[in-house]
Amino acid sequence: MASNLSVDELWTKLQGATDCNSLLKKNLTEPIFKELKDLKSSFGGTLADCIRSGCMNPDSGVGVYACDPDAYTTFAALLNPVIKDYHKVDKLEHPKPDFGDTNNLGFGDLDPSGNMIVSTRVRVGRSHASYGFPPVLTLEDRVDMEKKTVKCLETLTEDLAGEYCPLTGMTKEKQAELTADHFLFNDSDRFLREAGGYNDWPTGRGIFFAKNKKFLVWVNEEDHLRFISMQMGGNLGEVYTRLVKAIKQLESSGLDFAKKDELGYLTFCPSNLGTTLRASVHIKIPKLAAEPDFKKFCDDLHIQARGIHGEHTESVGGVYDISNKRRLGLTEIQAVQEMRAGVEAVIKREKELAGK
Ligand code: ADP
Ligand code: CIR
Repeated sequence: MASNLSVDELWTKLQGATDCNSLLKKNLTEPIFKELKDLKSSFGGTLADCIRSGCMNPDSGVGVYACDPDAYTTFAALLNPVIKDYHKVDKLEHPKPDFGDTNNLGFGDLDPSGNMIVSTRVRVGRSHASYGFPPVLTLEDRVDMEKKTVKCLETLTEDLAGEYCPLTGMTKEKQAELTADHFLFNDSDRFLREAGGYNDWPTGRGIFFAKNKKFLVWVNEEDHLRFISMQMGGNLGEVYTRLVKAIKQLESSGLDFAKKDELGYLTFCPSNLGTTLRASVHIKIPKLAAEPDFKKFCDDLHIQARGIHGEHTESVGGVYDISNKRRLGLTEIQAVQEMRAGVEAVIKREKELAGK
């Protein structure tokens, strides 16, 4: 359960937080706090809903979640600077979706030797335009959204066709097995919990699997929808092409997704909006990861390193999750190309350090 501190109590807690480097702390100035503290979004969301996670978790990187799609308008005085800061853009501008020409991508397998890349995954998030995000959702909203989503997922064809498995009724063992295998999500992220992300857990949540398990949809995890394409090995070309095919089928299946001209597709966390695309590899880089400048090396390439069980987890055996960091202000194909270039540079550097 999320805490129930008032907006003033949350502000006091944030002021008292030492060693807090979040974008929330940096950008929620006193004048902005005063301007926003009594406002309500059109979905009934409040500033407290947006900042609760970051105030309760001073080690947050971002520390802000949008209570609903309208938060990006009502609470823009806080959210806009946070978005600019995270995505490293001076102006809020976002191009129209452009997935590139999937028949002529110019890249395929990033590690043909198969020695370094364990697996590849590309995901996007989507939000139903007419529903709020976790802090303002009711149990009925979650169940309604799940029904609407599943109806559309049932229209997927060919290699994308599959089956929806609700979390309600799934055994704990099955959930743990699917999570360990990197397919499923769980309710263990304290940042998301404090933002209301696990309210009414597990009702309304589930996972859709295509028959070959290379295309998945997460329903009501952090975002209303996450479309995920993944497979073993380093074939980014195949993984991305499958995702684009799925996005195109789902966007024409009757769902209306939340969007804003200058921000692209809207998501619960401002770090995800725009293309909402995160392309990642699980890659063995024990030498590079041990270098003192590993973080700077990644930052310079606009890539991010995570542990292998997701954000805020640790690496296991020198394997890291390397992905594009920016999702706003560039197109989908550009975001993937940024990750491709970063992963190629990572492979080159690891080989140099290993003397190969
Ligand atoms: P996201 O925000 O993209 O959903 P997380 O960091 O929360 O990412 O990770 C979600 C899940 O996806 C975790 O189980 C993680 O291990 C898995 N995952 C991410 N990238 C890969 C990859 N390249 N190969 C296999 N699993 C992956
Ligand atoms: C943080 O601020 O560190 C967390 N709220 C996570 C931020 C980005 N990650 C995400 O949206 N999954």
